Amino acid sequence: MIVIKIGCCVLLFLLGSSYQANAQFNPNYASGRTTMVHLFEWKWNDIAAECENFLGPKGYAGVQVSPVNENIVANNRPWWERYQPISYLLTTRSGNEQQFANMVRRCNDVGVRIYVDVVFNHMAADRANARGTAGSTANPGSKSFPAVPYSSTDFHTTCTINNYNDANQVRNCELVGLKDLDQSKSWVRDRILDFLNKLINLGVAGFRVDAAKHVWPSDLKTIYNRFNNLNTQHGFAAGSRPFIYQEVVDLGGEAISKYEYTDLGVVTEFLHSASIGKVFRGGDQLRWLTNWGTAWGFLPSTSAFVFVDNHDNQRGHGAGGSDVLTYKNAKQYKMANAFMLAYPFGIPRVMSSFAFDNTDQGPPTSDGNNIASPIFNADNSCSGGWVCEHRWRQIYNMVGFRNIVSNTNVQNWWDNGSNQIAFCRDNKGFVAFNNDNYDLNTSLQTCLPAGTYCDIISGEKSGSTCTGKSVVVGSDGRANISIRQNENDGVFAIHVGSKL
Ligand SMILES: *[C@@H]1O[C@H](CO)[C@@H](O)[C@H](O)[C@H]1NC(C)=O
Ligand SMILES: *[C@@H]1O[C@H](CO)[C@@H](O)[C@H](O)[C@H]1NC(C)=O
Ligand SMILES: CC(=O)N[C@H]1CO[C@H](CO)[C@@H](O)[C@@H]1O
Repeated sequence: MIVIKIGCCVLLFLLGSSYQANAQFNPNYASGRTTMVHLFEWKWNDIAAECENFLGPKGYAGVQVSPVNENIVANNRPWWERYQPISYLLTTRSGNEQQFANMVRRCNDVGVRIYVDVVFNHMAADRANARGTAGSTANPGSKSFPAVPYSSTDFHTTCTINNYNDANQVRNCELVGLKDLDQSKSWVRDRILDFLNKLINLGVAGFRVDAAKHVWPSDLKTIYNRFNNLNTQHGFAAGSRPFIYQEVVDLGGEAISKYEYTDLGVVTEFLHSASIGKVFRGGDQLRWLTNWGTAWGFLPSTSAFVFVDNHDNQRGHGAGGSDVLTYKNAKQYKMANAFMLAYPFGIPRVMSSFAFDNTDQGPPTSDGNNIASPIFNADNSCSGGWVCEHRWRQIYNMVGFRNIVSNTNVQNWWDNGSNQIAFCRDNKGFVAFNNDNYDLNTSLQTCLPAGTYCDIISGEKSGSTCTGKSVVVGSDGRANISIRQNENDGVFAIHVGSKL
């Protein structure tokens, strides 16, 4: 009797835990959506409006928001101050708790999910008279953060990370002086879980786990397993688990491997960022992209969180170095994003930046402290210091392309033996790229039904006309595709939704 009972309960426990682990890989996107955008340093009220006015209508699936909890106020307000927590009060330069809750509600109402960049590897680094964005004070030098509260016993002993071949050092010592929390302590876990479960209850769909590489996977597992289910009052199915994507920088050659984290959730694939940048900068030929994926050393597609650049490596922090493409190389950047979005690999994130000249520079402000709102131009682009890559037609129309071709395969790969490539996504979409210094002008198989299609890169369909290039697809599916070397964009894309 007792033996049978134990057998039954062990079995149930195993089923339960494997269900949870699988669920953490699901972004919980609204049906038909595929791609999130990182609105780096945007204010909550502006994100709420952007969900309603632009992201929802254009088919974006979600927004990664900057850290939501109180951070240190640093001189000249650099962007990185938000990665120096001082408490878990939900007040930052992006807004307060009520504004955050309102944003999550409004975005969920239009089918756009919210993902929070959460920082719980560490607290703020040492500084005199530390003060936070919610008015809290702290003494990081003595590891005293009374607004949580944390005291010195909640942290690892002080040491510095200077050897990335030593996993103990990477996980137990201080990353650039940031006071390193000990997540094996129940007090610390409970404070982190109070914070993250509060966000889940407010309706967020998941988390980017900052600096996950610097936290022991076993501690992360314990924390993740205690997450609440997503809030059904925000449209999530009962039993939905928070999506987890973990920042693990692994370009190879270090003690800590990205594969140590793939059982826990999705993992940032920095090799994708470095490799796609190298290809479209001309360091590798486009024809090699035919086996884009694990053959390039990437994680399996369902584990790989992919991006062209992120808020760190676009300014030389983190991994990828000079290979990383940013808005500053607009033509190649748009081509790299178009390829990421056209090719069925990974879970993609579009970056949306503010313009910067130096690597510490924070977001645009009205007065040196308060973040300024973006200004929107008639052509959808932004000004006022905001780049808004997500509002570039070449990028948002490719998000639409990815939505339309989801669950199809790559067919009819063509290349010219160097830097001109094209492929179909079954019978739903066709895309071509020209990164050679001569024209592409040839007949290609588009796999699409006969008709006239609008190129969604040079323009789009507007009523019964194309605002940019158009192409006639013959009854055999072939079309004469042209991308001249001196065009503004090196991409041509059509899909079943861009047919006249
Ligand atoms: C493309 O090639 C055809 C001949 O095959 C030519 O008639 C046409 O002018 C070319 N177009 C461009 C844009 O070079
Ligand atoms: C492609 O161009 C060739 C040569 O100009 C032409 O004969 C053919 O009809 C064109 N195909 C389509 C589908 O327009
Ligand atoms: C093999 C192949 O298709 N090569 C092509 C490379 O690109 C030029 C210009 O588009 C074509 O003329 C070649 O036929």
